[in-house]
Amino acid sequence: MKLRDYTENRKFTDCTRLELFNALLRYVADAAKARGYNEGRKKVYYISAEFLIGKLLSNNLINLGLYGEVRDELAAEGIALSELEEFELEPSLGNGGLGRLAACFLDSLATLGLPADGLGLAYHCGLFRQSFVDRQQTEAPDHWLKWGQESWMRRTDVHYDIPFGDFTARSTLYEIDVTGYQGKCGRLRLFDVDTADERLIKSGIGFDARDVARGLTLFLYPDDSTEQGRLLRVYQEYFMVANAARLILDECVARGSDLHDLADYAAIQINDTHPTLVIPELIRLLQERGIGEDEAVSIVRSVCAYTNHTILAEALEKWPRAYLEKVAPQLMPVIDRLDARVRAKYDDPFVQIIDEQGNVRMANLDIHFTHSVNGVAKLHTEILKNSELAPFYAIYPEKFNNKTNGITFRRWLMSCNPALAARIDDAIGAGWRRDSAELEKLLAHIDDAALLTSLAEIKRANKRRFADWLRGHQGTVIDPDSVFDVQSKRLHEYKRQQLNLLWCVRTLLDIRAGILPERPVTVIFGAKAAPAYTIAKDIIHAILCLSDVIDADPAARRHLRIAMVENYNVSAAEKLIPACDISEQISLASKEASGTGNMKFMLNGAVTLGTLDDANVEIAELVGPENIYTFGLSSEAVINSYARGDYDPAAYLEADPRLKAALDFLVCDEMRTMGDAARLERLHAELQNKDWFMTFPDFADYCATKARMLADLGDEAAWARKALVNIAMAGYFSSDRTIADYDRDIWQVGSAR
Ligand code: NBG
Repeated sequence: MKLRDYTENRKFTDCTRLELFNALLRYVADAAKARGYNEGRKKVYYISAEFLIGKLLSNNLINLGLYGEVRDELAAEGIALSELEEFELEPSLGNGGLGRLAACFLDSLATLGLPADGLGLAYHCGLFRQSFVDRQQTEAPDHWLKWGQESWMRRTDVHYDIPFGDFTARSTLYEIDVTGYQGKCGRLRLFDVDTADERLIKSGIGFDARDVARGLTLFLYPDDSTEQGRLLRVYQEYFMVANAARLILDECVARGSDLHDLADYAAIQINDTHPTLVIPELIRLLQERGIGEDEAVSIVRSVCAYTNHTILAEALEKWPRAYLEKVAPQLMPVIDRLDARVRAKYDDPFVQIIDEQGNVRMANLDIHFTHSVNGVAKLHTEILKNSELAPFYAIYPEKFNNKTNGITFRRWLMSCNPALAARIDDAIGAGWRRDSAELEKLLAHIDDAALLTSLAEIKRANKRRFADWLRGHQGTVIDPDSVFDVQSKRLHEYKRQQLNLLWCVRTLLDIRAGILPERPVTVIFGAKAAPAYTIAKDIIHAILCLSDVIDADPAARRHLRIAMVENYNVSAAEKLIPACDISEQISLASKEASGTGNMKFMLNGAVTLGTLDDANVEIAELVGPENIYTFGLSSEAVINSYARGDYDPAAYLEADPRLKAALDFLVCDEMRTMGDAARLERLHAELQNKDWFMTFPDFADYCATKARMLADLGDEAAWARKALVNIAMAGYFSSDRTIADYDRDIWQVGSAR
């Protein structure tokens, strides 16, 4: 079959672009189907509330080996594939790294030939669409399925009746095929509730969260600042896992399991705490099918494994018992008995399932009743073992293990940076495309002047391409000859966009005082703030105000500009990351679990400016100190400081007048006339009085390190060498490696084939 067969043999130029897009989508979907699924007795079920899959067209074309053929076929009639790609709506079914990781994992699972499904929810609207109005974030619903447009999602005739406390919900299963690179397919399987009703959505992303039947799957993450929102979240979680549990049991029985041997048929990965209720639900269902409680507990423990993605205590979910009694009353007796089992063995209140206030702690359920607990980067896992979860580590040292995150190189190099991928092929052959470790062969070319020159040229071209895209996307004009200094990730205080903001202010003040940065810099932010996270929105506001203050100052803007990408998402990341010079990874040490953006930037030849946090530590070990710029407090110092509780922001402001001046600029008249004084003052007060994520102690070192970087950028060849080492050493961060590690240590699905 050819694309032509899908246009009823009409010439492409006789079709509308939308018709062509629809034809292409059907063509690719059929080609995927023809590959078949990875199959075997044992299967991985990766349950996750988020799958930030992004657009699928290019990736599927690459994975199916059709990219060149389709591009050329279209080009022969004067049509650019990229024009058609614009029709695809991005499914933003995730927030950030956690959801994107799940999507990269599905790609690698399929590629490695492992039988695997992703299981989650079919949200009608993904993460909100962000726009900037009056220099503030506003949110609108993101309808990613549109009438008249083909989609990858397919309705199945699988349905379940899910019993909630107050009503029974009927579900329908939808599926999206996940193509493996040069391989067979896996599946993303998403459940929807049949009664969902988009008319419930009122203004913006507001809706009546009390109407559970109609509202259950409308949005990824209901507003959790209200009780109704939090309750709906629990409904979502139970709906997700109740469906997943039924599907898993049905499938395993169909493959021959008698349930006693479930562990030979299924490996369930609980991605963060959101799917935790699958544990009591499975125990309950097994008991319903005649298995005794002790055995049910031990079966579930041997099937399930848990991944922790954060050390922020507030992100470890705990739900009031009253919520669970309302949502899934049938689960509470199971949870009570699990809690009793724990209490019978351990006195320590820290490890009990139900706390003194009657909250059910999801992570505690996970740790006791799964066989594996993993962190997502070396440092993160050490912190879990030695501080955050130390009492658990003392009980179960054998359960704890590390699986450093990874990214799929199909999307994050081959698809988003084809010029670089082709140049790597020229230098070392195409073997790296299947075995990422082969990228290290690039090290042998460290003195290849022609290669270094082309790395610099490719970067320049990507910067131009990004600048063009940004102008078209939101009308923002930036200079592609300036340094692109990029921080793109969720907006969160611990990630410290505010530290970068303070650097921008200080640099502006320096410029006005006649001290110029080594070369012109464009600081590019991409970030969404959770709708109810006030300070995060204040930070966005301050960034947008400062950006306009600088633009209004012709002398300053020649040296410094700030651009903030509107509605940063996977598609924007694919354009931004290949264009980056400086990759900002500046979380407060100990707070970021892994990061995956850091890996994407490195793979595309950016050099990291980072704290010794998360996977930055491993990047630093791999590339060596000449090829990364690190600064700031160590994680140990931070952990000790929190333990002592003696951090005093005032002392830093007193000692460093330039820091004080930068901070106070946030509320000066120039800023106030641009923006909302209340927001600016709140941010100012928050930093001045609290600065919970310790930007001040790291400020001076951050500024000095960034200055060094800007100076080093002057030597193009030396910089290209750093870029080359970063690309060469990125192989370790392929999600193929991560998934192979999970399979070897936790799932053993490959060996069961
Ligand atoms: C995020 C961490 C990141 C990490 C991703 C993927 C949550 C709860 N955690 O550091 O903040 O890279 O998970 O593991 O979103």
